[in-house]
Amino acid sequence: MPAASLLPLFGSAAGPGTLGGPAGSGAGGGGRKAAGPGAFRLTEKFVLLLVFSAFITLCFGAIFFLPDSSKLLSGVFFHSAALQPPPPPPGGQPRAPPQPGGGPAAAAAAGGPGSLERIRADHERALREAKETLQKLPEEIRRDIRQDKEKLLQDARGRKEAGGPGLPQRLFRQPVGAVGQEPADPDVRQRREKIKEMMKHAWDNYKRYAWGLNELKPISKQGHSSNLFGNIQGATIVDALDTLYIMEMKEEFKEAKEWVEKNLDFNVNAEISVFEVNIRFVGGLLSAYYLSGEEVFRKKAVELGEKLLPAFNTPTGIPWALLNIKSGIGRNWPWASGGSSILAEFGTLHLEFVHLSHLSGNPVFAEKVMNIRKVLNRLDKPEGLYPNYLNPSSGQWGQHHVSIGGLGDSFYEYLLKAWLMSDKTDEDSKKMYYDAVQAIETHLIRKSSGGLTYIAEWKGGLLEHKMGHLTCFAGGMFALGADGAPSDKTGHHIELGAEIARTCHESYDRTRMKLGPEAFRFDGGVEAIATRQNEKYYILRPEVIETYMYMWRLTHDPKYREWGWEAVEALEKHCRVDGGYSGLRDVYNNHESHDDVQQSFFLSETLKYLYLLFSEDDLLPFEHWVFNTEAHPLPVLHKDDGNKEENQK
Ligand code: DMJ
Repeated sequence: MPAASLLPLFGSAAGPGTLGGPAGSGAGGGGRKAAGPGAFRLTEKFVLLLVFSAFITLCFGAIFFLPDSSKLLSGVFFHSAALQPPPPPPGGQPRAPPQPGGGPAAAAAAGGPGSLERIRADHERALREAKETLQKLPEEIRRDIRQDKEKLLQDARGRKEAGGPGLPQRLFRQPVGAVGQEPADPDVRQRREKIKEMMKHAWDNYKRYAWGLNELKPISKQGHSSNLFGNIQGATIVDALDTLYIMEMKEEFKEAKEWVEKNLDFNVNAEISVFEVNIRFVGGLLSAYYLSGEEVFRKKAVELGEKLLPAFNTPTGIPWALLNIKSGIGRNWPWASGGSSILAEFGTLHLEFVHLSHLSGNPVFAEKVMNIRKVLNRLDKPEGLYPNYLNPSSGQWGQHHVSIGGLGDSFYEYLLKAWLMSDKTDEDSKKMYYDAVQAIETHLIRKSSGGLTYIAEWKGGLLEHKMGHLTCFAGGMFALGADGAPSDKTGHHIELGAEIARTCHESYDRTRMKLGPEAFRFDGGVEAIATRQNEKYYILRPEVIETYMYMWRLTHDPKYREWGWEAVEALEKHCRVDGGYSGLRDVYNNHESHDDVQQSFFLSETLKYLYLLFSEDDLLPFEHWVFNTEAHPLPVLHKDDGNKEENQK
């Protein structure tokens, strides 16, 4: 019964004189019209009053006590209450801008079509759910809450991955030279095809026996885990992405990308090497993004970069070597000179971190690596040299050991490449690089009596006449840096590169297997030969081939391609096994003793540099790309592309 039709009765019941005027003058019921209020008996009035108050109670009860009445109230009575925007439509399409006063509650208030039905249906559903919940055991209720929470977290993560909050939109433009022409010379073409086939053999076996794990054990045909990555998985996949791309192995690239999308997970409780994770994972993801434009790689690179940031929480900002990426707690290698950080580790973050700032719009990454440079510039250098150890708390050098191989190597490489990657605007890194090379030439570079140029190690002023396989990268570095040297020194730097390339080739040629040892010496009557048993191994390292590739590009002297091909033949003869490629324990031995590890850098570096050695110069040209120390190509930030600011951070 509509409430309005009861009002005259209520008015009449109030008694004479309360409202005044003739009662029952409106529409009403027949016989009652003639009768005045006085015509009701007291009991009738009482019954009517009871009915009316019961009705009022019912109406208010419905409003206040039905489930979710607060929503109803805010919708119906409080039109100005803030409205939640509707959830995003499935598929992550951009949401339409909110309409003023839009949303279901406002529609109900406005009496929009079906609004009352919707409210009723909502209430019924809420009642049903409440009843169901009451029937559940506390255990089940707890489980439901847990599942709801997880779903919310997953949705939030999904939104982030789908380009939700987090990263700015970015228009992808593929840098010049991500793909190149076929080599014109058929012999070169054939050799390049062979190298691609080697990549396929390494990849297929990794896929068959160790898919998703870090590396492959090609003899025992199972996965191999290195503690450098904690329990982050998939090192070979991430390291190989760009090689697959440039070799146009499209199917393999696609399956690698899918693995990254679904499985690459940094939310793990893992203590990792900041350096290794940066050069292989961050570097690999950045290159994969710049080559393919696939957003997932940019997102993962930035996500991982953020995980590495707590490593810089030291008194000087010189990062720890090791970091637990869950707790954010860092520390240094226990063997490293009184708790020092290592030059080649903290000095090999610059290229990747500048690109992380470039791709995320967040300057924090570039700021961290620029601070490293500031700390280094404030320090006195013994004889202009950089010792390998620096204490992150005191900001003082540790033991005075200088090396262009292990512990020091890629620090020098990144000084030169920071300048090149900045489109030659980063004058600070340029100066640091050429000053360092000057000191290296004066104090470390020597010529053997047999005429081989080598780079010795320096220990507190004394030279150790030993050169590591790792040091062989320096041939390529000197040649690459020739262009920026003072004009009277250009030829000299190319020549220096050529001499180091020759020495390193000798270190290969003087072994039985034609692959180089881990370290070779120039003392005790030997030249370019390993004399200690623990220096005779070869673990599929790239540095010698890397130098051949730079020397070929910069001189086009055919001997570099010949030397590269010798290495291919040796790899095929001694390292190739049914299950992939393995390192060797002793390159001077007659028989192979395999170490049973297919290093991820074999796919990212050794095979990539070989492929580039037999490609035309238009594939990843040096004017547009620099290679990080794991051979992951990163584009030069050209100043006329609006990157000026990035280069000057
Ligand atoms: C790679 O991980 C990198 O080249 C690093 O700079 C040094 N060592 C290995 C390859 O030998």
